[in-house]
Formats: sequence, structure tokens, C-alpha cells
Amino acid sequence: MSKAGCDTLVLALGDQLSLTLSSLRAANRESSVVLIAEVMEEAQYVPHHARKLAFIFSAMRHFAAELEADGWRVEYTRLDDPENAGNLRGELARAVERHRPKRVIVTHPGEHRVLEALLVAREDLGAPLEILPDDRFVASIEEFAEWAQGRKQLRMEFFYREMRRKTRLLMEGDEPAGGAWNFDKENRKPPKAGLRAPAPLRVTPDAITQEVIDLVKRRFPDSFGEIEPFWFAVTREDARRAFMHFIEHALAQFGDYQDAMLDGEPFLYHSVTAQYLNCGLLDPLEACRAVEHAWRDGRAPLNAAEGFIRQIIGWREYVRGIYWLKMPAYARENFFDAQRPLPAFYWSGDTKMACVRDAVRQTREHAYAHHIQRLMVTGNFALLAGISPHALHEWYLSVYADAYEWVELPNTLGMSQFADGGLLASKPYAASGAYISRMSNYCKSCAYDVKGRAQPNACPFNALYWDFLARNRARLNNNPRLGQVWRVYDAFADPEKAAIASRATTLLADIDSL
Ligand code: FAD
Ligand code: DLZ
Ligand code: SF4
Repeated sequence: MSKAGCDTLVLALGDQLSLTLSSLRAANRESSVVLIAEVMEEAQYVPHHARKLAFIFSAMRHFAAELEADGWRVEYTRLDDPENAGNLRGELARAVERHRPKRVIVTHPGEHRVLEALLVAREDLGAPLEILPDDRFVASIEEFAEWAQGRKQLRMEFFYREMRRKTRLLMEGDEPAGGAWNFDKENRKPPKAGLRAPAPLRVTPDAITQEVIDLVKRRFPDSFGEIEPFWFAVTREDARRAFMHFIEHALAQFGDYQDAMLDGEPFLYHSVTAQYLNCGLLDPLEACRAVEHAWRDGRAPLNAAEGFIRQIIGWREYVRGIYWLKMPAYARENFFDAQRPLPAFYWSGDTKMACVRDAVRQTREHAYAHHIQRLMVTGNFALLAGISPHALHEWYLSVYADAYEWVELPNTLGMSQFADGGLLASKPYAASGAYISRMSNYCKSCAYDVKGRAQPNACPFNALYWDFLARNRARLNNNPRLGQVWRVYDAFADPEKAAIASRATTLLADIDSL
């Protein structure tokens, strides 16, 4: 092979940092070049959190070094390289020009936007471009589509059981371990007073990460969020250590307190692992097998192990299936026709609502909030207030270190905002302050009164909850899971209903001051 020429050019994207990637398996080390490119277009298509940028760039740089140590020839474009074309198409074209490969291969990208860009690039690339399946998932895109075909409802629970059978995770012969597929009923404990969770493993930044932190500070000075102290793992080895730390210190309580929220405890017993899984530093099945092992060894109860494994081979696989089944139209769904702009406090955290303030502040600090904070605090508020699901989608995609559209969009549009009209969730995840009060300690230190409904300092979630239901009654009237809710609302006296509507109007008229 000449210095410049190569047989195969492999493009590895920023969330394809896996040694077992299908594109790498299809190439051979001796005659291939692996292209990895930091590009402005990917860094700016939404206003990413500074920590997310640093995490991805540092993990990409470490992956390039890992590949080289493994015998691959890697060409790495840095963001600051003067020749950098600024987008993936341009970088691919430059590399084809340099190496004149016989073929270019890439593993199927995670985002529809990137797939479209590659398909456009393919037309005049000067070498055939093959897109190989991303087999880091349990179910292929085609397998999910087959499962979905002809079903009236695409319920995660039934898909999850198929995945249990396929992976043999937590199975005793043909039966689920413990005699049930799902132990979710045991996983809704409110936080106990004085609950203090173990912190996730923190990794000290090395020279590569420090250089990237400086780069992000210099090139993205106005980006959202705090970049330091930076503590995410950026190598496979450290991501595995972080995950084993979770198994050792937090898994046993993961199930019990999965839905709990505590002021000043951003992580509780969660694994803080999605950012590693989603960029390829951790293998989802390996993680699930380690969790199953911990249960079989008696280090974690079944409700914790099953709860964790369901999130990965259930929810994670299922939302990816929905994404590829329904895109690109899915991104435009807006069942409630919600149009209100996102309030400024989603970025600043400057609000008197203690629950929203804590969720946004820790998001700024760590590029992390756990599932119930995303779903029942920031997501729930946006749903009740009629925030545009598209504005909200852009926010979630920007601010979390684990956010890529294939996983974020169905969670935001489908699960949290019911914008798909109930494809993903059987009823809207709408709740009043009573839910937040039950599952957290936020209300104790809040300026608002969680027990009030319509008086001036009543919790905004309360009036907005009933007003959301009343406003959308025609759209939701036939939902079989809302019968009890309508009965409660209909039993309110007319003056009470009018007071709720008036309070909701006042709140929404000056939403930025809440
Ligand atoms: P844990 O609670 O420890 O759960 C373990 C793992 O299960 C996670 O790491 C994740 O890989 C998987 N998982 C759990 N719930 C889900 C779910 N609903 N969908 C897919 N995977 C799941 N997850 C992302 O990975 N990226 C996103 O951009 C994202 N956006 C979200 C937006 C909204 C509005 C909501 C409601 C949820 C979103 N989620 C997203 C799902 C979930 O909130 C995160 O996966 C989780 O909070 C990550 O923290 P963790 O690693 O500590 O998860
Ligand atoms: C999210 C991201 C960022 C910030 N930067 C890059 C980059 O510079 N180069 C790259 O190849 N990928 C990056 N990514 C990930 C992509 O934007 C995209 O989300 C995934 O590749 C999914 O298709
Ligand atoms: Fe949130 Fe309402 Fe509780 Fe305040 S009172 S923390 S706004 S739920």
C-alpha cells in the first residue's frame, strides 16, 4: 500500500467509539485508513452543553489512540486543523481525494440527519460508500419493524419480553427469573429522610482531556453549562470502571429509588452510564450481563437487576426502533399543537419552582439529570404549559451528555410530550405537584405551596395540570386510562373550575417570572 493510497476508508463517527464496530470488522488493518473528524457542523447543529462537547471530543481522541495501539492507521481531523472542511461530508470528500480508496464504509449513523448527509455525499464521492448495520443493538432496525408490523399498539413491555427471550437475560428456561417479567411496582419508593447516595466514579482529566477542555472554552465561549470540574470517563477502561463502581455501590438500591428525587442529590442510585453506552465506550449487553451476574451472586435484588436490564434491552432498544420506524415525519409530530416558546429558566435555572430549579442547575453543572427529573419535572412542566415539543426537543438534545436524536427524540416527543398522540405512551405523563411532593423533598423548600390549587402562591403544577386536561379534553376524552381523572375534574364546583382556569391564565401570561 502506498503512503497515501488505501483499499478501504472507514469513517467512524463521534458516537461509534467501539472496537467491535461493524465497519471495523469489515475492514482489515493492513489496507485501511480509519477517518475520525471533529467538525463544527456536528458541534453546532444544536447548542450542545460545553461538557458534552469536551466529553465527545476527548473520547474521540482517546479512541483514535486506542485504534492506533490496536494496529489501525488512523487519520484524525482536529477541530482547529486549518484544512478542516467543517462537516462530515467535506471531511469524507477530502479523505477520498487523499487516499483514492476502492471503497468507503461506515456503520449506520444514529441520527437520520447524518444518514441523509451521507446519502447525499455518496452521490459524488468518487468511491462506493457502504452503510453497514449498527449491530451494537440487540434488535436490528428491520427486526423492530417486523415486530411492529400489524400491531395496533406498540407497547414496550411486549417488545421487552422478546428481547429477554432473545438475549436469555434473567431467564430460567422459558420463564422469567422470579416468575414475573417486570418488578416495576417495587421500584417506586419515595426517598427516605436522610437518604444519601454514593457518588458516581469521578475520573481526573488527563492531558488530552485538558487540551480539549481548553479548546471548547476557546471555540465555544458562550456554550451552555459548566465544563469543570470535568469528571466523566473518556476511555473504555475508565467507563468500565465507572460502571463496576455503580454495580458495587448503587445497583442494589437502583430499583427501590429509581423514581425518587432529592434536592442536591443529582444521581441518587442511577448508573450515570448512558453517555458511555451511547458513544460506544460501554457495550449494552456486557453491562446487562454484569448486572445479571451481580444478581445471581446475591449482590443485588431482582427488582434492581430487572429494572436496570429493562431500561437497556427494553426502553433503549424500543425507542431506537420507534425512531427508525417513524422518522423523518416523527420529528414534526405535535398532537396538542403546543406552540409556546421555551421559558428562559430552562437555560438559567432562575425560577422559584424548587423542583425545576434543581433539575436545571444540576443539568448546567453535570450535563445530567435522571429519568424522573427529565420526565416528571422539566418534561411535565413543558407538557402542562403547552411548550412547543420541538423547542423542548432541541433543549434536551443540547443539554445532556447522553443526548443523540435516536434516543432523545422518542423520549421527548413521544414519552414526555405525547406529541405522537399515544404511539409510545398509553396516556400523557402529566402530573400535578402532588406527584413531585410524594417522590421528592423539593416542595419542602419551595416558594410555592404544593397543597394550593388556585391561590396566588399555589404550586404552578397544580392549576396547570387541571387546565392542561380541560384545554385538551376533546383530544383526550376517549383515552381509557383517564376516566378517573375526568371524574375528579367534573366533581369540582364551577367556581373552582373558573379559579383554576384564571390561575393558569395568569401563570402562563408571565411564565418567565415563575
Ligand atoms: P439509569 O437510570 O441508570 O438507567 C440505565 C440505562 O438505561 C441508561 O443509561 C440508559 O441507557 C437506559 N435507559 C433508561 N431509560 C431509558 C429510556 N427511557 N430510553 C432509552 N434508554 C433508557 N436517554 C438517553 O440515553 N439519551 C437522551 O438523550 C435521553 N433523553 C431523554 C429525554 C427525556 C424527555 C426523557 C424523559 C428521557 C430521556 N432519556 C434519554 C432516557 C433516560 O432519562 C436516560 O437514559 C437516563 O436518565 C440516563 O441516566 P443514567 O445513565 O443514570 O440511567
Ligand atoms: C455529537 C457530536 C459532536 C458534538 N461532534 C462530533 C464530531 O465532531 N464528529 C463526529 O463524527 N460526530 C460528532 N458528534 C456525533 C454526531 O453529531 C452524531 O450525533 C452521531 O454521529 C449520530 O449520528
Ligand atoms: Fe415543584 Fe410545586 Fe413542589 Fe414547588 S411546590 S417544588 S413548584 S411541585
